[in-house]
Amino acid sequence: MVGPSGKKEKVDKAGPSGGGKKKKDVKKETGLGLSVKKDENFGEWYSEVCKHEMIEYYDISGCYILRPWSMAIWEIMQTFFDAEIKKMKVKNCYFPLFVSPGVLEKEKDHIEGFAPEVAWVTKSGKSDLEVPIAIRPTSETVMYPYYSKWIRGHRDLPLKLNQWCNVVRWEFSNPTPFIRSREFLWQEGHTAFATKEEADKEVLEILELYRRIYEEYLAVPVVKGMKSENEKFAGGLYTTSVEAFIPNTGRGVQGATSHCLGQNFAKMFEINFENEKGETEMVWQNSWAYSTRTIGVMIMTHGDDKGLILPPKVASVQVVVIPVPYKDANTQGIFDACTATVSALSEAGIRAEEDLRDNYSPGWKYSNWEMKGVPLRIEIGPRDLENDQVRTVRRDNGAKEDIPRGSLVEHVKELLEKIQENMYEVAKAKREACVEEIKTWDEFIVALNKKKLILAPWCDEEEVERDVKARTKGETGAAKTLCSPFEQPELPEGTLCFASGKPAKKWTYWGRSY
Ligand code: 87F
Repeated sequence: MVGPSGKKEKVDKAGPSGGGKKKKDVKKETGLGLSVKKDENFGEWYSEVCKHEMIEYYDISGCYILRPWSMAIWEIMQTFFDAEIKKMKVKNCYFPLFVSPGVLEKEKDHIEGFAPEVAWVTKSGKSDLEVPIAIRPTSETVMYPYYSKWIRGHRDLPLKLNQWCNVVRWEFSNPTPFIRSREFLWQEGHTAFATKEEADKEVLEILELYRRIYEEYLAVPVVKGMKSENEKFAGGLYTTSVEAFIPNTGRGVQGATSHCLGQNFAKMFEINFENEKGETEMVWQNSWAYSTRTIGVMIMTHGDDKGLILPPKVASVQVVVIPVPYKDANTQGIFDACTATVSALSEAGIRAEEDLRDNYSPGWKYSNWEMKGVPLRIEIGPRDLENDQVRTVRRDNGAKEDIPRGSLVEHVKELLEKIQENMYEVAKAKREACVEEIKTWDEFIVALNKKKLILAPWCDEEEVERDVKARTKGETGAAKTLCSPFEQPELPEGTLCFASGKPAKKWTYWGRSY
């Protein structure tokens, strides 16, 4: 028998945990559990956790199979986001995967830095294509020629389109499941307006949806803010983002971006409209995206030494019900109680499943579902049957509680809400503990070496950021700005930039990043 750990193991039909074998013995016998601890080797830990059962590695480096366990999370977020943007009158569409070189060239200035990451199709069968064809790394150049065609007058505006699709960026630096992969899933929204005011407003509305995906669904705290000139999308006017932080590695991670493109692309692609006065004007554009990276940030934030911990709102199985039969107990009665429990929960809209497999012990099942991160476990044994109750065990803090079957649904609903809330609070407290406000270069270096999320007064000059990058360049990557938070602490008059000594203009988050 090959168990969840992939190792060979004996089938264990022993009784309930505590009733015979101790937990430790089960672990030894089955090889269950992770082989590395989150604090000891984060990289190994992450890759091991992903393999249960979010991801399967593929035979092309940087490409991963999204298994149902992770795809379900993506779909739940998609359902939320898709409904929200439809309320904003955004419509879905689908543009081709392939980009002609001519169109890609049009965006030359902005694509320059990205060019090495563009993948090309050069052959069909054995013959070379007459003209190689690029695979979309993003769809500005694919879509905007048609925006130019479709937008004629002010009545054609606003044009708000979104597509759910895959993109390919042939990255060369260390691929990481979900966080940096060569192909990934995302949504990309591309909108065009008559006025800058409308565009500005939408940028923040979308950013708020991204915050909600992270904070309300994934229970990951993020900071909303403005990207620096160096870090913004070069093709746009300004870039806003939500930024997360991974305490274990001391790295920031850009969670999603919402850009105001201004009129740059309108100029390049001649996206003009006739206004009410009959004059020709250029449109104002936005673009915005979040990707499957969200799932990686969630895994890194919440997982522990037992495996994944899924926030209830995105878990495809929120409750797993496990029978705990024992010797001469009424096994059929216990199984029936499990099935009835799942039915009652499912009817109330809770995503519940039973695990009635007869070739695994309850203890093995506990570890297996813990590894997969199911937020709540329900155990039903002989004593529970007798007392007309079930035992609940929380994945986030291990808390156990016996609840009467009469109030099962309310109780479970409440527990799932508490788990969701607690996961967010714990993650937030951990992040807050990493934030360090600094004033000087020396403090900056000390904080950086302590893997802190650094909040520093900054002069907001491009050259100074470039200089900080150069001065912190090392094996683990240079430090850069993450964002200038919209919520700014007070900046006392006369505060100086930590890096240049010039007058500081704002507080900015700095750190190494993914
Ligand atoms: C890689 C290769 C070629 C990022 C790239 O963020 C081009 C690019 O344009 C590229 N990597 N970008 C920037 C993407 C900007 C923008 N696109 C629409 C977004 C949101 C969705």
